[in-house]
Amino acid sequence: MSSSPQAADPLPYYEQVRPETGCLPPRSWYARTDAVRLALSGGWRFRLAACADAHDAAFAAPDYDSDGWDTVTVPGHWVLQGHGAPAYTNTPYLIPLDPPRVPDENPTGDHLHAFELPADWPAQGESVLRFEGVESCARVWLNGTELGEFKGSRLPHEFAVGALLRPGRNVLAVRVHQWSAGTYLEDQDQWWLPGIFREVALWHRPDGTGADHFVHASYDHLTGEGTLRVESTVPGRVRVPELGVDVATDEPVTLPVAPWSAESPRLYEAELALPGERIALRVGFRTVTVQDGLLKANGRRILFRGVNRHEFHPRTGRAVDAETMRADLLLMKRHNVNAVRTSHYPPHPAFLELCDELGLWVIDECDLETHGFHAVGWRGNPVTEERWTPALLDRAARMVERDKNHPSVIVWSLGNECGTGAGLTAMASWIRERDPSRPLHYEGDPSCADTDMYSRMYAPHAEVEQIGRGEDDGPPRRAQLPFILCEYGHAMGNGPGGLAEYQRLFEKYERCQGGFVWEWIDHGFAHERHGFAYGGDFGETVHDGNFCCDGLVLPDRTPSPGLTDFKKVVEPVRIEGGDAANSARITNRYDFGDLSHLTFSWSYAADGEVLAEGTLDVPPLEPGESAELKLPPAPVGREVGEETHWTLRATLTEDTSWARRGHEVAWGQFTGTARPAARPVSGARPRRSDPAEGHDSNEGQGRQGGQLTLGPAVFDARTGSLRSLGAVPVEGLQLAVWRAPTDNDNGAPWLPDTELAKRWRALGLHRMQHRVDSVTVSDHAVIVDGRSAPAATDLGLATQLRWTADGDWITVAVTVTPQGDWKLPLPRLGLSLALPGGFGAARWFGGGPGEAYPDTRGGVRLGRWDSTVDAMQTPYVRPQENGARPDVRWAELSNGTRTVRIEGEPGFWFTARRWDTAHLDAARHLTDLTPSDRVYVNLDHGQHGIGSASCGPGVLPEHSLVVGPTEFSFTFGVLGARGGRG
Ligand code: IPT
Repeated sequence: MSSSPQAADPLPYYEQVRPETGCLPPRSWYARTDAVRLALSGGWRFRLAACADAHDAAFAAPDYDSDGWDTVTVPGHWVLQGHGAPAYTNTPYLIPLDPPRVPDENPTGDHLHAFELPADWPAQGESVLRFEGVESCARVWLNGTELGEFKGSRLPHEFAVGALLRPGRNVLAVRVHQWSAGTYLEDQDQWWLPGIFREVALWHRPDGTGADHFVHASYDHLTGEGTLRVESTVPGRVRVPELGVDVATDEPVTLPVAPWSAESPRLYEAELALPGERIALRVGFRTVTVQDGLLKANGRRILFRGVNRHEFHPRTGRAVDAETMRADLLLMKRHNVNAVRTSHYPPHPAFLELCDELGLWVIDECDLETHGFHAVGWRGNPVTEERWTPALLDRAARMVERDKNHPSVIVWSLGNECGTGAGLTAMASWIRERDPSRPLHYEGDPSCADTDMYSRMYAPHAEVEQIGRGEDDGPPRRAQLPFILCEYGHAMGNGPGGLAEYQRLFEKYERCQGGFVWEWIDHGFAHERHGFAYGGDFGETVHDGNFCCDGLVLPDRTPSPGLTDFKKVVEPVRIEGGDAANSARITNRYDFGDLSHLTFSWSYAADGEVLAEGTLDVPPLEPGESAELKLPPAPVGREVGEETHWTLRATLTEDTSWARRGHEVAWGQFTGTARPAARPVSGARPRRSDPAEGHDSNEGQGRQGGQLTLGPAVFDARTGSLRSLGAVPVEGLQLAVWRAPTDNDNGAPWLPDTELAKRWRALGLHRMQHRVDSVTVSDHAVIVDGRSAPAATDLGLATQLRWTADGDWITVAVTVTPQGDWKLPLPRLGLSLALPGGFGAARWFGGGPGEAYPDTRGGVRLGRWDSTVDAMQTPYVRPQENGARPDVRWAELSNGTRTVRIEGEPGFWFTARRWDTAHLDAARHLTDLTPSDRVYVNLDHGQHGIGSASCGPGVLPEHSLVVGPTEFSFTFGVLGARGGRG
């Protein structure tokens, strides 16, 4: 066959690079107006076809019989409503790279919605049908007449429909294709989720309303005055009653105002009165500049304590309701987050309104990513080909026009991970021309030719330091620009580690203006069998597993320990011990405000028990200032030799829009009296009970056959292994080094040298073998010498466990001597043991209440904590090492009748679970974790740090568990129900 009949045909609309036909020019979004609107959300008739051309447009006829069709909820994604399935990839496209063509197999959802036009719908004026977001391409008919089609999934599109509306019943038909030319521009790291996922509504546009308006509200920090000018395509009046402003549109007015900032998001209620419409505005006065190499708002350097936010809900995907948006922002504000990058597309427009109201700096990012072209050396990358430029400009315009009136939006971002190309430059020029008031961001071009800031993702600390010092050898333009990390701290699973060290760099180097943790939320779908599902759980052949579960909050928005750590790391008030005894140093780390809105209180604790508390007068302090304050004289403890701590807290004095009074903003803790040295332990003699002897050699013991008794402990006389403590059976006490690798231990296959867990496994650390060389019974001790080592290597750890007793207490002093040339750090190092399952209640004095690891420990404080073994687990979507509590002086596990108490010297990492490490390691989903009838306890002298190597730098040297000679000890005893020891 030589003829190729299709070749000459134009491509179908969904494969054309042109962004739309039939749409109105983009304009701003606003919520409050006296013009009427009709929401078209709700149940729509729906049918799915496997291919784009499976059926003609007959369904769009107003009298089409859709009786056999199913119903889906709009806004929504059909793949989450029983039709097809979601699919997750990070960078790979799910279609062949053959732009702008797409495969025949192209899931296509026909949507039908019949609605009643309200009887009082105004006859005069125009009406527009507005789509806030459809993925990825839609063709639209109203009452049988085609309106046009569009691409650009997370961008709004409008059609003028006045002439087509009928009184009474109207029928809207929308055909949505999962794949289109637009798909090539939307390769963000997220689930592929087709559908009409944001609202559809009919907006009345009265005669005498404008096509659009643009609010310009700047602030001059030198004069304290704001200038307001509202551009409008039709003249009208601008009124700000609170300021006594009543001016014509386009007429500037300058007057004293309070500025808007993320810290104090001062908004003025205003009104744009046009001949045909009154639009409520909320005006925030602020000026953003790049000056002296710094990004400034209202004349001051700002520091981003930011997160990357994808739109995600564990049941509805990117169809996120208003309550969820608000919940996200409240959680952020309460965790000291002050900035959001809308990775990697403009969010729902209502989200920005909430950012205006609650106070967040926003980098608004365009719906653009072509990352998957990386796989072919960027060949065919749309941003390099002129034919795509109109589509790119269309995307830039739809973002800027929609969002330009939000004070929270302070930076425009061209998109994410597109490499470089003239298309990006064209977007940048257009945006600069249209809105010179906001700087530009794009990370993908190291030359920074089109941007106003130097942005990197996942740069290691050392590189940030170098940039801070101005020692990076970039192009001259770049050296003049402020620096941000648009992504850092990859919060996948347990982690991210190393945030505190980044923060120190941001605080040290002016030019380093903070960053945005990757990312806010785990994209895990609620799933019957798996608990939460990730890539591959829907039968996808191409997928990226749990790389989508990399948020600071779990899919159900439960804060993970990473968020608690981040809150502490970025806290706007630093509270430390002062230079003099009984003093504290308080530093204001806000960008704008003083500390007068905070109440400071102190407490003083001995061995974690609070002895006294009070409030502290702290001067208001300007940003950057600090003061050393005298604390009250240390209250006298009950007993000499206890360790004591001061804890200082800064809480809100009044309710705010995002938290109630009393909400803790910052805290600090420091030592009063250091931990006393360990008590000497000695005295009791080991007692042997040998079957051959026929009776115990010590008084009061019966025949116990092959056992050794020392204080409360009974050992197997031959192996030296611990059998019981008092009446409590104990199993498997031995040296342990393995932890179920975290995502950050696993590292990233594409980053050389990050795959630590792979090397751990190759070395065999997950299957250590143990040997007992001797059990020596001396006068006062049972000494067990042995060796633990992985197979097939001569590396090993020689161990000595030296048991001594003192009354009802037994102490094991552990000595670990490495043998051979260890090149890898250990996952952890300590003892493991198992208790009967009833010992499920936990108390401890140490770090808490939550989990911590060496480089994620900001959020925990020293204290006495009560919990349960079940509650001590962090349910990371993919199970992995979790739940350790640091610096534990003592821990108790109780079954209600008896309490096993463990004291550590030095303090230890305490972990307790209902499954062992091997089971945790093998689990792929939370539902794979089945509780056993044991409580497995890890008492670790050391834990390797967490780092951020699942997509970025690994553990810093200071947090690495390097193998070396080590000594540590634990003391065990069994007490009554209430535990405790005098
Ligand atoms: C970076 C992406 O920008 C982001 O979308 C996300 O995929 C993140 O990684 C990892 O979760 S790109 C990365 C290859 C540096």
